Amino acid sequence: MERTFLMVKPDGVQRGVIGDIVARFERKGFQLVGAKLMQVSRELAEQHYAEHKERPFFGELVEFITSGPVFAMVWEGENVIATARQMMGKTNPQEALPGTIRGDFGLTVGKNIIHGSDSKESAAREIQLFFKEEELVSYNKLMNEWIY
Ligand code: FUP
Repeated sequence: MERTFLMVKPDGVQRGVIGDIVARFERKGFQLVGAKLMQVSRELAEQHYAEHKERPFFGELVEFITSGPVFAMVWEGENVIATARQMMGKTNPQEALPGTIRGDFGLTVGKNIIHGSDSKESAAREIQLFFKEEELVSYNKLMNEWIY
């Protein structure tokens, strides 16, 4: 089953929308397999954003993602990588449609609430950067007399 890495950025944590964001992916039907509130180190931030190393905003990206706690998650489900990107909306919240996470909560491109992997390769890379194998839990939804 496909997996993706999603992260509520420091602005999303400060705004108090972790719960809303988690709820959207749960309601959609995806399965949470790992999650943690954490402080990103400078080293981890530079690895995570390595593809943007030469871009003029690289320094600001690293500063921002290390500026406060983030909520890192791994979600599982059919086509979860592309679907999560749709649910997030465009990178620039001013272009993101209402109903998407960035469209509903974001204001500027520098502070756009959430990160999501953009391909199978980046998902695999980012999951292993942020999570140890034992922090990810696979399970089947129970169907029995105490869940209905
Ligand atoms: P996304 O995959 O939608 O998160 O977007 P990118 O990988 O293109 O960009 C990563 C982050 O860089 C964005 F979340 C915001 C930041 N960024 C800027 O600050 N300025 C830009 O012009 C483009 C991206």
